[in-house]
Amino acid sequence: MDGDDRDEPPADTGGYGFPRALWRTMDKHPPPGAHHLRRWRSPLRGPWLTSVLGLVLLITLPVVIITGLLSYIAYGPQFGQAIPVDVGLLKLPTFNWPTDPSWLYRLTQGLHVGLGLILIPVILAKLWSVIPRFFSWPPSRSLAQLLERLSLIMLVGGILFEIVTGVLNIQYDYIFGFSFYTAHYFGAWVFIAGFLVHLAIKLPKMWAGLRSLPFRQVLATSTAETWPEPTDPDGLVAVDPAPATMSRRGALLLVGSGAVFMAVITAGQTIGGFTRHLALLLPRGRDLGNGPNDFEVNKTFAASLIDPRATGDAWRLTLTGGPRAVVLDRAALLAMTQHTATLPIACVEGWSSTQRWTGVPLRNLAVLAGVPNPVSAYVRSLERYGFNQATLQANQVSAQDSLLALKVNGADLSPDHGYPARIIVPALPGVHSTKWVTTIDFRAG
Ligand SMILES: Nc1nc2c(c(=O)[nH]1)N[C@H]1C(S)=C(S)[C@@H](COP(=O)(O)O)O[C@H]1N2
Ligand SMILES: [Mo]
Repeated sequence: MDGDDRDEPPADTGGYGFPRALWRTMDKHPPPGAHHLRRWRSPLRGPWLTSVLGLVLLITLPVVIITGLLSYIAYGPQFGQAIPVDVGLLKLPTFNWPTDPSWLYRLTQGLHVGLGLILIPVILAKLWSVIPRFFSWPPSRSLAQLLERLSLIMLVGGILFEIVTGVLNIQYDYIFGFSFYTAHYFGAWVFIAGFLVHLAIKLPKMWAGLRSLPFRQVLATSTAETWPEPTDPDGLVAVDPAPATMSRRGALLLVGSGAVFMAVITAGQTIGGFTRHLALLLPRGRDLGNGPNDFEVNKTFAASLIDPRATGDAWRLTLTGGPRAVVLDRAALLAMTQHTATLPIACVEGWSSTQRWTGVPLRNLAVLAGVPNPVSAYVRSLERYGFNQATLQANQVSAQDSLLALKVNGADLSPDHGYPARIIVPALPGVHSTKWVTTIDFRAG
């Protein structure tokens, strides 16, 4: 837009406004490309479309935010095993993650990852709908506007960052040189702050935008009858609109189809059966074992770099924390009272898999170790690197279905699923269901 076309700055910018001279200078020297604003000519763009997409995100994004923060708590920050460990002022109140219902983490994390993916087309459409706002010049006319623009950078930058890091994480593509968890956690807070400011500023505009066109009327309007909305003060509506090539209902259908497509290539990870082949976004959903052990393998035995001899006859489980260490071989464990429970493994990446596990209840092992009421249990794997340890809460040890599993679906665990023994606890984040367990330290206090 040429500087000369612009209105004079409003006289009422008052004490908080920028000096008139500064505003004039910026107006006379727009950045290269500011005139491209005229190119955004879609007649669909306007307060109504932006408000509808905004409403969808207003309802759904809090679910993604809350389930994400719950995941941090489920990791057990009280044991220093949630990442990042030190979050300063952003420390959340922690509580003992429940073991009942057993599908709790499966639900919260499935929602976090699944909904996060499904919303990508909606978020892109919302960004498209407000493109002209990103080019408005001068960038701000008052302190209030400057804050709004800053919150917008946090909002848009934050959500794009969360999407990119989240999607790369479920692809196991740790291409960035920083910890995914740390980046995703702090990125989330940047986004949350931007989201709250944006809500406070835009909520009234959203209601007005929604009321500006009756939804039923929009659904009944064809492409030929689709006209731009009246010019709005925010400049969403094109100055020089092109004829419509799509109706508003068509645009909503397009965005909705994008969301459904994302759902189809995601949901197979949890639903299973033939839909598993459609789970294109989840590589772990397709790497499977055989027979009773035919379900998602996260890290394979080969990838664990454990010496196979260490899981053979020489394998021993050591229980510590009591008066003296107790050492058991697999035969001794199999001779103890066995308990069977149908429980999910629910990975932070969103996939989950429910199987029938059999093994020794952890609380019986605690008694055997001489610590009948431990405040926590520290489990270690034979594996030297990676997710080779976890601390379990008191309630996660005492729950009746919490197991040191030896079998799955009636068969011995396969090497890939943690033979000779692995942890299975109801509602535990998958990352803590340690495979190839070698020691458990029951801690009395
Ligand atoms: N020793 C060890 N245990 C582990 C892991 C690992 O990398 N090493 N991965 C964890 C993760 S992230 C998940 S989701 C589950 C997956 O279990 P599965 O491979 O049997 O499906 O195992 C957990 N236990
Ligand atoms: Mo996982």
